[in-house]
Amino acid sequence: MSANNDIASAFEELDLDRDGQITQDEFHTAMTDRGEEITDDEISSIFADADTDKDGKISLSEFTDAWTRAEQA
Ligand SMILES: [Ca+2]
Ligand SMILES: [Ca+2]
Repeated sequence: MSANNDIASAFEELDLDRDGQITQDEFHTAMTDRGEEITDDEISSIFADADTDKDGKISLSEFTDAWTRAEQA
């Protein structure tokens, strides 16, 4: 369960307005806030992989699935 808590807290850090969905804008802002350089292309490719229902936002369950896939890779 501790891994799930890690995922949930990582999700909360990215979900800046706490609406339960990470938008590309939030992702970009969160990354630049922590000093990471990320391009729109990189964000598009992350969202293309993680946003499985293609609504343009990443929900906690999509985030959890993407995280789990990344850990297994
Ligand atoms: Ca949000
Ligand atoms: Ca989605």
